[in-house]
Amino acid sequence: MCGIVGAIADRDVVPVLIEGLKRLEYRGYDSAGIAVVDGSDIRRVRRTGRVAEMEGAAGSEGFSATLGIGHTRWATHGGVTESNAHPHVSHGVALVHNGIIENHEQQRERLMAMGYAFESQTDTEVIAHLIHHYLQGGDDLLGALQRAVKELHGAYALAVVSRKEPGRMVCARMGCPLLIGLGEGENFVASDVSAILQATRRVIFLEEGDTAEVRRDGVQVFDGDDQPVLREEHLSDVSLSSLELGPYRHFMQKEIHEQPRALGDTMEAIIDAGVFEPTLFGKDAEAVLRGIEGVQILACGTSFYSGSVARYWIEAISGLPCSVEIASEYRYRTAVANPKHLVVTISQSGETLDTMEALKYAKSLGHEHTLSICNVPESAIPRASKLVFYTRAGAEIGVASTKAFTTQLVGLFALAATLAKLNGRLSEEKEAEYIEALRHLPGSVQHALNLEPQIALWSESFTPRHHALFLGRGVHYPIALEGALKLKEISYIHAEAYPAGELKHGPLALVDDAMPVVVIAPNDSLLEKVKSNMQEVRARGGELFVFTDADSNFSESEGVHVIRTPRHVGVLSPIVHTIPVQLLAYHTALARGTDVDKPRNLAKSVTVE
Ligand code: HGA
Repeated sequence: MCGIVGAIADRDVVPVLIEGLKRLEYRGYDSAGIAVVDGSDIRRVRRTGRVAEMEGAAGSEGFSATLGIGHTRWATHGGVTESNAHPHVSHGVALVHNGIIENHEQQRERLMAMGYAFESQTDTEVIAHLIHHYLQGGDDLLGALQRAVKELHGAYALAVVSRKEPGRMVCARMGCPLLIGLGEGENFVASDVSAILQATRRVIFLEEGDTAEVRRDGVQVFDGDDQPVLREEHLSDVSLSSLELGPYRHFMQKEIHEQPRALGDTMEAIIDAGVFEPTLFGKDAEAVLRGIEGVQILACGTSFYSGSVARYWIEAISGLPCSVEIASEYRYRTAVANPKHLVVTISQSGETLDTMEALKYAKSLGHEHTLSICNVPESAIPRASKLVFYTRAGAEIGVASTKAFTTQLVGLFALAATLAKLNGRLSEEKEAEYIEALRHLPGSVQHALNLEPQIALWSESFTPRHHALFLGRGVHYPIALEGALKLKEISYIHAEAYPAGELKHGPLALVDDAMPVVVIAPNDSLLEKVKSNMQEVRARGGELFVFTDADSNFSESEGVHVIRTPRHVGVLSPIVHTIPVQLLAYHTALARGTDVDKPRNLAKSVTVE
């Protein structure tokens, strides 16, 4: 969340900052701003709304400079106003911040007592004044930053410039991602590599507690004790084309359609090996996975739903007990740890703060065996985990997760099969059957994508509605949950999901002819049960929209609309049945005219609590 970009060069960096902010806009889009060091002055422009509005203002005010910082905001403290937008400035010191300063109230009181006047309601502004306070005491910009951050509780990624030090910017990281981009005679900082790919692929990831100074001709990183430290340089393999829309209208649409490729890439190592090997999860994974007696999954949002599917797979296939819990709940409860359980965290960005904190908490309880399922190499959660499975979905820009979810499911299915194999519960025939099922998956997903025109027609029935109900059973219940989440987050239609068997215990009271009921009804052992649940809806006048398989014995009738996905694909059916609910949400949002890729109040990569 919140995007940070900074640049120091021999050329005008304003276009670099603006382009970087546009790439980062998916991380937050309440307001945007830049500050540049111009001669011995700081010039700043901020606007609520989109980067394009701020860009227009910067253009008409003739902004140009060789050193500057920029920010796109997702407000946590203080409303969406221009005075709360970043950069914040204190007497010639300008900074941008991602994160939350938990002790901002105490710091604010202290700084006000020193005579500082506050212009915003943000937690961020205290940092600018604190740095200025230490500059007054004789520190240089880096020293002042290093002192200031030691007084902060909470999470931050910071980039700071001062009108008195036109030759460098300084930055700091704790709890929120920040990296340095290395160019030729120019250097950059960014919260996310996409912001600087236009200029360089060479990056250094800052670690927790690091600070750094970034000059035109070099970079020096310091650890949490302010000692100079070398951090490895990486070459980013994120492609610029993965950040472009191409022929699509929205990133969400593009990412839905990329799923056959994303799934194929994610399972490549499995298909190549033709077997489920522990090394899929890291070279020392066998030693860890062999002694495991159970699995605890921790995740948020869509990742929580992929974990919920995995629970069915892990228990059914490997015979190990598995629980799945929302990370932000787990981290604050007194949990009972079983050190023989594997803790699996799932996060697309690898930076989700609640998930990271849940992992830290699990470790503090004595959990040593940790595995992360993640889409971003070198991000914080995999680095804090013993084992990792990287999904190869490519950059996911749409705020509503799609290809990250289905590729996570591939990793989790591989985990279930691998644990089963290590426990002697996977016969060679079964293993071959699962590998074959994976091999066919991208094709089946492509077939489901081909249903788009029919689903787009259905969306017309959803567009005027205020509520919708999603039903599923067994391993498809989490797909109903995911379908309801997709619909609510991008179309703003209130949607809830229930296990179909639970209907009569309460939610049936909501059903009338104004409540569309979406049913995930694949041709599996629960189909007859689901059909009975559908009768309960029909009997109350509810209109049914049923996704079933081509080979299920099912027909349309009055008030019962049916779309058939391909023939039932067996154990991987939840992945195929995800596609229609994604498309339904997308087309409904499109018809309602919402901002599909940037739904209100949300942002990607949730790096705040
Ligand atoms: N707390 C700061 C920054 C918010 C943020 O990092 N969001 O992702 C603010 O509210 O401006």
